[in-house]
Amino acid sequence: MLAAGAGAAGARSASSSEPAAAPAAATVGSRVVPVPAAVRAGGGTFRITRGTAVEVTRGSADAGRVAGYAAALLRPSTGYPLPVVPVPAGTRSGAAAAAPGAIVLALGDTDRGLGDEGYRLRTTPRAVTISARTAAGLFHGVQTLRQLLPARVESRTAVPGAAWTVPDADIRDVPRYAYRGAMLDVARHFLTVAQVERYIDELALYKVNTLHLHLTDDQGWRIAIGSRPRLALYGGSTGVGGGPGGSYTQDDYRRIVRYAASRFLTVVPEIDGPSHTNAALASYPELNCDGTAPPLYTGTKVGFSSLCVPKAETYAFLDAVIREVAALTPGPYLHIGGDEAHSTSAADYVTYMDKVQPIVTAQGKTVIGWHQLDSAHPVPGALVQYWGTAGNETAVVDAAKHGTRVIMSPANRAYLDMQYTSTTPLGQHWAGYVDVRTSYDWDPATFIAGLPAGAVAGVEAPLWTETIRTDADVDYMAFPRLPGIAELGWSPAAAHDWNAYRVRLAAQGPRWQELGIGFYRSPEVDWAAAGTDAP
Ligand code: NGO
Repeated sequence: MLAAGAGAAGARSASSSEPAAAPAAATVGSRVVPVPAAVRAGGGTFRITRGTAVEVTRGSADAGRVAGYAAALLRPSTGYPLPVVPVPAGTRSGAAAAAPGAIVLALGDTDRGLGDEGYRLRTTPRAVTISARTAAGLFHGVQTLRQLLPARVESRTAVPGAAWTVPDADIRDVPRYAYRGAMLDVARHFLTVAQVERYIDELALYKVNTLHLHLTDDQGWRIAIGSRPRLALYGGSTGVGGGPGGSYTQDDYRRIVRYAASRFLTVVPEIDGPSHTNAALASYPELNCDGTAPPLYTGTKVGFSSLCVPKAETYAFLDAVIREVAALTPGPYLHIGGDEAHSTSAADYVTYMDKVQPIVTAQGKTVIGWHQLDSAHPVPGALVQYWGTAGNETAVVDAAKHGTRVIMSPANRAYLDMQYTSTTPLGQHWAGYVDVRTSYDWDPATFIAGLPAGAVAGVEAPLWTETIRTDADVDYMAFPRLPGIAELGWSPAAAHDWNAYRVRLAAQGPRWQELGIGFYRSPEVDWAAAGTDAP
């Protein structure tokens, strides 16, 4: 069938923005992250012009929104009107297009193998056609189209005289894993709705489909709970270093969820416990075994706090919180934390996990916990998030043999808060220094020795924010590592190739410049080859 897109990274000359007559696979393979599952020659190159319309299958509001999104993305830089034109289902691709051609977003692809998120992208001189079985598939196809266009397409102002050419290609692309996540720790330093939305847009470009929000920790409680108002009002009133903190109203949280959904991301809220709970313990004295509230905490130690496991109040509290958070969350998951319970006895830890999981499932949600949950009794269907470094944790393997699947976030690979090198001005290095190759060059399926095949649900790149406050901080730590984790989640294992990846990654540099993403110019990547010179 189609040739694997992997390894097809044809070298591009440094200055030309237009590929020479390179084979389709090589052209696409030198540009797109995550690398598509399969690429072959299409029917010729396509060019967006003043007459281009965005045609979309009539009758699907979701597909219509993707078309609106695509047009809005392409209008500022091209300066073209790009009207959205609904067309009847089954219209032959591009046939109804007004001359000289169209961007066609077609639902109803008959290829069942495309599943919930896959898409096909084909070019001819008359049209570029993205087809899929779902709006999510169309949306992912639009991200590929974006990356096939010159980087200047990301400009928010018109770029006169640019040639908006889509290289010849026929791409069939499906994800390797259904769960492709990124986590923001909004507890250590609060991040505003606008900051979270900005990150969501960055994630969408790399086909990430899950945003895990670490909403509670020792230093701050970041979501308003109607029945426990002091959690946000008092528990959210500071953060690491003693700043003013902050929290989301329930409407703020709904806004984030809606914005994420508009980019086809599912939000996973985390209510961490029994440790990482000082902000809650400080807000409500009855959650402490001695009935005394500790002061708010603004340092960065971990593992010192614990909800009082024997007390009934603890579970009334969890029930109230989880009930409200679940009701606000349309996605299937609720994360219960469970990491670093160093101040909770092993027996109490198991008791806590035994009690909190049914509270989550009673709300119709699937439990996710950090992988320490495997030392308790994960309920059927629960997922654990692996954040170890060694890959030799037998409890994770044993639980997986009994059906507990794993989200892979090994800290020495996937943690975006690890310093790149000893001189990186932000971040930590408890799991080591993690430069771009280390971050990319591993296999989620084999990292944990002995894990049964099929046990891995996907990958996630967590960004902890002990040292991170601003958009610039977020961007510097996430880029260029985030796209690598996204590729591990999306692209087939057979496509994994550092030498090919670093060429495609370099091609992202000019795009990030246009988008205002200040990234770390790792010396492991030849940025200059893609025209990204140091500023
Ligand atoms: C650990 C810890 C977090 C820290 C993070 C910093 C997990 C799951 N618990 O990861 O509290 O913020 O490291 O890298």
